Order: sequence, then structure tokens, then C-alpha cells
Amino acid sequence: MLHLVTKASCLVALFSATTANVLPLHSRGYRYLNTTINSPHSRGGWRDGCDIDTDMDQNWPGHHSPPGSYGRTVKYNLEVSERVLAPDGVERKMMVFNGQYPGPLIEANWGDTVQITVTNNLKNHNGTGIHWHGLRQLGSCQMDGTNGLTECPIAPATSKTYTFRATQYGTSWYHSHFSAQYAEGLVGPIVIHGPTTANYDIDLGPYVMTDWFYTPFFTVDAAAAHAAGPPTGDTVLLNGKMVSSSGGSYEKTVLKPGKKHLLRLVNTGINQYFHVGLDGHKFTVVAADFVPIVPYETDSVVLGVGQRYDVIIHADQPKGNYWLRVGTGGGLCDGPNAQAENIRGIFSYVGAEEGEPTSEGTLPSGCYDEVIIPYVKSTVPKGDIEELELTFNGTGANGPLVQWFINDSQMKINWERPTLQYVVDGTEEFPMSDNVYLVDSDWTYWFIQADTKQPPLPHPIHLHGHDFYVLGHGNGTWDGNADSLNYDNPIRRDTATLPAQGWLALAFEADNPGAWLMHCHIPFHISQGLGLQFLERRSEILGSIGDLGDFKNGCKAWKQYKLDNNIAENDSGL
Ligand SMILES: *[C@@H]1O[C@H](CO)[C@@H](O)[C@H](O)[C@H]1NC(C)=O
Ligand SMILES: *[C@@H]1O[C@H](CO)[C@@H](O)[C@H](O)[C@H]1NC(C)=O
Ligand SMILES: *[C@@H]1O[C@H](CO)[C@@H](O)[C@H](O)[C@H]1NC(C)=O
Ligand SMILES: *[C@@H]1O[C@H](CO)[C@@H](O)[C@H](O)[C@H]1NC(C)=O
Ligand SMILES: *[C@@H]1O[C@H](CO)[C@@H](O)[C@H](O)[C@H]1NC(C)=O
Ligand SMILES: *[C@@H]1O[C@H](CO)[C@@H](O)[C@H](O)[C@H]1NC(C)=O
Ligand SMILES: [Cu+2]
Repeated sequence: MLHLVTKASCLVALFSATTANVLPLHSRGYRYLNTTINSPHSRGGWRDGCDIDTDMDQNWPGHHSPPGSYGRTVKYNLEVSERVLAPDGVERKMMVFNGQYPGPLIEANWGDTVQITVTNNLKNHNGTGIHWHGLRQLGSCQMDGTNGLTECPIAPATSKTYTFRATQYGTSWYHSHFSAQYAEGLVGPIVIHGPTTANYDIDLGPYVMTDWFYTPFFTVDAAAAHAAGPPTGDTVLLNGKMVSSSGGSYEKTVLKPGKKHLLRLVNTGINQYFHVGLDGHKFTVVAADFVPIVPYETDSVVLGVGQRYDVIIHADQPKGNYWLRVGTGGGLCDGPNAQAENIRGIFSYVGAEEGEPTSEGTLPSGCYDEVIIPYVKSTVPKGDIEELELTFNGTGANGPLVQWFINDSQMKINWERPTLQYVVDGTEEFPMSDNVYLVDSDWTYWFIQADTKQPPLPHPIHLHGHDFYVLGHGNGTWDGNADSLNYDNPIRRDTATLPAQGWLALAFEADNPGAWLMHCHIPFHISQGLGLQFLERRSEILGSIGDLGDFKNGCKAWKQYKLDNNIAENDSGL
């Protein structure tokens, strides 16, 4: 164990009764609440010896209890199907979870086991596979929901049950990883209840934000693969709502005067950075992705696709209605959006008069990451860093053909031959286009260098199976001076921005045997190859993940389905 900061262990849970608790799908406020140790005046407390000072990479409630013997098993069912909905008044055929958009909230307490059965009821020849964004999947890589790496797609008319431990806490989301499918509506929020670095009274729950296209996204994505620049988004949905010329409504949130409210912001979008601010109010930012941070106060935060911030809003202003404003990066760095200037939600104080807000406010623009400081300090040991070169090709025989390459290879996985299958077969050779990088050391260090011949677009880089440490980032070409990187409590999170034509230096502890995707979270880009996978501690994978019966059955069903229906995989598959 190379963590240089030693942390006290969470106590072993003294009880071992299993409470298999089936929760209703729209459950809100499911949280362990012992007001002696976690109250509006002591949000840093939690349970069983774990609290805000615990390093969740090392410990979590019930860590030392046998699987299934601690906490609850929280069970959900998600049905994937097509449905016509009109989130902002404009009707569109979507792909959705349980007939709703966004999908139902998945919530659990820190340390619980989560068990979600996903059933594919699509009729359009699409497989599916659901990824639980940011969840570490320690020792459960076959539950990561990444088709072509950790599973075959879930064939129509079949199901898969995902079971994993919530070793982290905070806010996240789940989404399909089958080509560009999530952008058709297959997204939903996740809340893992745990301690917080500042106090609040009321948890308002998730606030999910998605840039939205009226044209089916598979069509938009296919066109973007042959276009000179990013397509224009039609609008942005806030918790699945927005006003348009066809109707719709603003998302409304209620504030209690004098109280502090926790709001969980999530960018579940496609192509846009979001700047978020509430007129007349400050945010106290307490978490970035699944990482609790040293609280700081700001007028607004900016989120790349896949990123989250938990913020506290103090309702200390005159009773009234206020606009929550959402701005985009500004078009030059993230692509245009037809409604960029009009994206709003309403925040109303209890007792305020009915009606739309008249409040005023402004937001910054640009595509970059917030500067954050993790609350639980870590020191990263120094080590050799390797380059991953990101290049681009936009020329084609018949007009533009967009291709992204990592070290000259455009990622394209094979749905019916996932990386885990190679591990089961003991095969050493991977196709070049699987973009496999072997990782066997304790710590591993990478810098992604974008060249200057590509479009000036920043990329939100997301890693599965880990939080990574951001040792540095910058514009232009990195000078290669490893001593100038930051190893002392660097930013830690699961999604970070590679600046346009710049570089991003990352490190993570290779403590989780499995096949883990790292990719740009913009569907247009991963669709055209901007990804790679780390095959981590290959020799330890099969021993650490247990039974693969479901994995094998899933692949059998998909292969048969693909054969019977002549399915073509014509993008990266991710
Ligand atoms: C709440 O926490 C306190 C302090 O740890 C403990 O004494 C008490 O038994 C707990 N209450 C419940 C209901 O678990
Ligand atoms: C998935 O469904 C979309 C929309 O109906 C379609 O465009 C796409 O071709 C389908 N994918 C596959 C692999 O059949
Ligand atoms: C993939 O193939 C489907 C069916 O032929 C087509 O509708 C879609 O446009 C193609 N997508 C891409 C990215 O080429
Ligand atoms: C870019 O694509 C074109 C057309 O497919 C091809 O001729 C050219 O070799 C590609 N360039 C690189 C650097 O791969
Ligand atoms: C990727 O390509 C760069 C540039 O050619 C090279 O220096 C680097 O070693 C390659 N990275 C890996 C992991 O092979
Ligand atoms: C990179 O360039 C952008 C745009 O000019 C600038 O705002 C930013 O501060 C630069 N970042 C760094 C790390 O130098
Ligand atoms: Cu990108």
C-alpha cells in the first residue's frame, strides 16, 4: 500500500444482519440518519467509525465485513425502452429508463450493496449496457457496464443484474455505453449518501443538465462524423425540463427561507460545458465528482460532460423567485447551442408570490475545470510518466471524415469479444484498435498530449474503475519536466479537462484488477475513436472478480442476436 498518509480504519460493523430492502423507484430521502452523529450542525459525521476524514480509497463502512453481511442490499429494476416524450414541449422518440426522463434516482448509503437489474426492451436492434459513472467497482469490473471491455451488450428481450458495493459517496449518474445511445435519453442520477465537508439543512437532490438535440442522436452522431465542426444543439434540459416555442416548463425548486440547501449538479450532457449560477446567491462547493473538497465560495461553477459538483445554497436573500442560469462554454470551445442564452430554472422561496423571476445575473464562459482541493489529503509518489499522443484526421475522400487517434490508433472495440473474454481465454494479443495498455505496477502515470493540428476543442477525459490524480495540465506542448508536476494533494476526481491542443498529466494507483476505459466523454469524440483501455493487473483479474456465469450467458445471447439480426457496429461501439 503506497498511500503515504495513514488513515485510521473504519471500525468493523458490530452487527451482521442482512436487510434486503426493496425500495420504491421514486424514493427520495433514503438515507441513514443518526442525528447524534450526522445533523444539520455536524454533516461531517457518518457511521461505524467512518466519517469525512476517512480516505474512501482505503476504507468505507463495512469494509472488513464479508460481502452481503453489512448494510443493505438496495435493489432497483431499470427497463430500457423507446418512448415518445416531449421534455421541453417538442416531441421526440427517445430511449428511456422505466418510461421516464431522466431515469429514476438510484440512491444508497455509503457501504451499501447496490443491485440493479437492467432489462432491454428495445425494438430497434440496439443492445444496451449501463455504466455507473464514477463508481470504482473494486473487484467487480464485470459490473462496469462497458460493452466490448467488461461485457457483451445486453441483447433485446434479455436482462443483466449489476451488483456492486458503494465504496464511495456523493453524486453521480448512470448511462448507456452502447455507442451514442445515452444521448437518446438513457441517463439517470445516482446519490450515495455520506458525510459532507460543510453543514446544510436540506438535501435538494440531483440537478441533471443535458444539452439536447431534437433529431435522433444516432443520426446527429453519424452526420457529425462527416462534418467540419460540431453540430448545433437545440436546447439544454434541466432535470428533463425546459421552455420552448412549443411549450414545456421551467424546472422549479423550492428554498426554505434561512435554510442551507445542498444541490447536486451533474453534467449528463453531450457536447457542452455548463456554467451554473443562481441569481443573488453564492454557492459553497463541497464535492467534485465523488471527492469531498475543501469548501470554497463562488458565484458559479463550470462542469464538463460527466463532472459533478455538490454545492450549498444559503437561502438568506429576500423572499422571492430567482433564476438559476445555465450558460454554455461559449460555442468556440464546445459547439453552438440554439438556446444558449435562455437556459434557466426557477428557485422559489417558500412564501414568495407566484410568477417568473425578474432577478438578474451573468455567467462567465469558457471550457475549463474548477480549481479544487481534496479534503482528505494524499501524496502521490513520483514515478515514470508515459505519453499518450492524441491526433486527429478530418480529411476524407468524399468530404470530411472525423477520426481521433491515441498513438495512431482509432479506438474501436468488438461488442462480442470483450477484453474480459481475452482474459478468460488467456490470449495475450489484442487487436490494435482495442487500444489496450497494460498496467502492472503499483502506481501508473500518463500524460495525454494533443497536437496543434486538431480542432481547438477541450476534452473531458473520464477514467473508469478509479479516481485519478491530476498532476498537471496546460496549453501547448508539455515541457516534460516531471519535477514541475504537483504530487502534493493534487486534484482527485474521475473526469478532468484536457485543454484544447494542450496536455493533461494523470496518475492513479493500480489497485483494481480489471479492464478500464479512459475516454473523452463527448459522444461525438469517443464514437470516432477518442479512447483507450488500461488492462490492470491482468493476472489477478479472474481471482478478484468471482463468478463469470452471467458474463458468459450475456455474450452467448448477444452473439446469437447479432447473428440473427445482422447487426452492424459502425462506430467505436462505446
Ligand atoms: C447514534 O449514534 C450515537 C453515537 O455514536 C450512538 O450512541 C447511538 O446508539 C446511535 N443511534 C442509533 C439509533 O443507532
Ligand atoms: C440503434 O437504434 C438507432 C435508432 O433507432 C439506429 O439508428 C441504430 O442503427 C441502431 N443501432 C444498431 C447497432 O442497430
Ligand atoms: C451506422 O449504421 C446505421 C445503419 O446503417 C446508420 O443509420 C448510421 O447512420 C450509421 N452511423 C454511423 C456513425 O456511421
Ligand atoms: C486521413 O484520412 C484520409 C482519408 O481516409 C486518409 O487518406 C489519410 O491517410 C488519413 N490521414 C492519417 C494521418 O491517417
Ligand atoms: C505513444 O507515442 C509516443 C509518441 O510516439 C511515444 O513517445 C510513447 O512512448 C507512446 N506511448 C506508449 C504507451 O507506447
Ligand atoms: C490556456 O489558454 C487559455 C485561453 O487562452 C487561458 O484562459 C488559460 O489560462 C490557459 N491555461 C493555462 C494553464 O495556461
Ligand atoms: Cu472530446
